[in-house]
Amino acid sequence: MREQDRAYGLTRRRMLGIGGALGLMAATGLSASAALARRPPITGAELRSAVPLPPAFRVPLPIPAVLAPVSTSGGVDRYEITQREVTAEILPGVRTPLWTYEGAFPGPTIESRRGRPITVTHRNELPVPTVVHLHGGRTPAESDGYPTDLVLPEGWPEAGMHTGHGMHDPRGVVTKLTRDYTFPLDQRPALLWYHDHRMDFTAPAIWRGLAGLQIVRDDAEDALGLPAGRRELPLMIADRAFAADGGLDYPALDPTLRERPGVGGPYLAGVLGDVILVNGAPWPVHEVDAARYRLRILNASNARHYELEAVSDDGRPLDLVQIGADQGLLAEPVTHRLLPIAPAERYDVIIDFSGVPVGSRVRVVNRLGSGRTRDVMAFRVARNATDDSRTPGTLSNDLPTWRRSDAVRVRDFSFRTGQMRGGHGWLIGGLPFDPARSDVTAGLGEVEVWRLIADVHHPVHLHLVGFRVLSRSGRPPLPHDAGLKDTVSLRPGESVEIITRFDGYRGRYLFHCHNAEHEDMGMMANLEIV
Ligand SMILES: [Cu+2]
Repeated sequence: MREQDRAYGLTRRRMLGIGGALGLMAATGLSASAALARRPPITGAELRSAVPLPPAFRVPLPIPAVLAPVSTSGGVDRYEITQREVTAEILPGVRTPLWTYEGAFPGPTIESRRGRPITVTHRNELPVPTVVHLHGGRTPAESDGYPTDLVLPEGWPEAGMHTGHGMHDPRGVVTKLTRDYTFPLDQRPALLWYHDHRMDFTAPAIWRGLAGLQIVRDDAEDALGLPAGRRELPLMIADRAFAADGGLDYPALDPTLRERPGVGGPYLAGVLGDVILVNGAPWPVHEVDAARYRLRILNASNARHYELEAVSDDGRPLDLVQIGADQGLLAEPVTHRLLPIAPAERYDVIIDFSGVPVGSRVRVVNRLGSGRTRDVMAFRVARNATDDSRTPGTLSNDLPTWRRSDAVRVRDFSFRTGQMRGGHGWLIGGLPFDPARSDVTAGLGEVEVWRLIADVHHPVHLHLVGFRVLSRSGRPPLPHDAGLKDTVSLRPGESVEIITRFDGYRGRYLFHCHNAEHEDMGMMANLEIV
């Protein structure tokens, strides 16, 4: 019996989404609305690791290295990243092969300034084609990482546009071995992330390690006096599972990721791991001063949602003061005790350890997890310290103020399970992704309202533009919907209205579900800006 089959048996009760809500419907005859009203906390099935796992809060939190440019002349910062396989020690004493950017998982962080363009030359030394997308980037279409804009590795057959389903895209721009991606970064300061976006194989490529952070800053944000330097921590949260040989476990139908895309039965709704990594370390711990810190949180998990809570050793919850969303600073801070975060969402949060006794801990837990997946990481308050940082009451005044009356049209999209190529798929508006089909054509500068409706959890992401959340199931947005977003978490049975303006660049972009398994199994659509 394969390890994941055994895991399936053991985790059946935790399996939700199609295996849960929809399976529940089949088994009990419940109506869809009744099943969905149960609001399963998880969409996906959990793999169980086959190696011993370390205790929580022992491994130190790594901070990804900042990538040095190879050149800064001519007003452009130039970077080079080699995509290559390495073996790393993620779990103590366990050797794990990874696919990486520049040998590291997470990849190196790119630090950039608003309006200062960068060029990143990616070199593909992996065994399969790759595509790089800068998530949250306001990027010209030719550098946005359309899924068929493949970078072929050495020796890959010339019919490289074969995508696994035999789907040929005549508009795909394929390069051999390297590709230069240019990012103007004419956008609000924000935490972005770059990751693989290859047609049909995004989920396993990210799972194997192809993800890194990019931070955009500007003078106005620097002047706010927020915690900075070593008191600003990027936190990339991602779940993974480990096979008996130490490798990352993943239920790919084709483990070489060459031909046949997709995952096996119970994992169709999403692949979850039983190990929570932060910056690539399992349940890490970080020593902090008794002072304010700025946490820049990314959920880089394929399918796992979190509801984060910070709790001191004496059981006291700490405020999570949100100052930013996916696309940068809020207008004013929003205080949370519980912070939901869906795949690909980012939250910029101030946490104040000054009231926590020196020598004690603050644990970050996931209220949606159970057993070991309930823990995320911990902070150990090591020392008293002075703190001249601030959390200003006004953070920004440049957020778009689009109103419904500005919209030239309203579009409706359903995000639902369905049939695709004779098997199970995930569909937008009843259709699986087809690069050749025109789904949305919007004029440059036009404002639109989109109404999105979901069956199970679907974190919906638009390339190129940020948007604001107008409503959830006819009610006002939730507190964590504030600000400018590029990914919105649709909960089971929910409808969400967003408003955006399609500006920046013309060309072919995408919108899609950022449950990475859903994305690979059809849940993408074309967004053409003309
Ligand atoms: Cu989805």
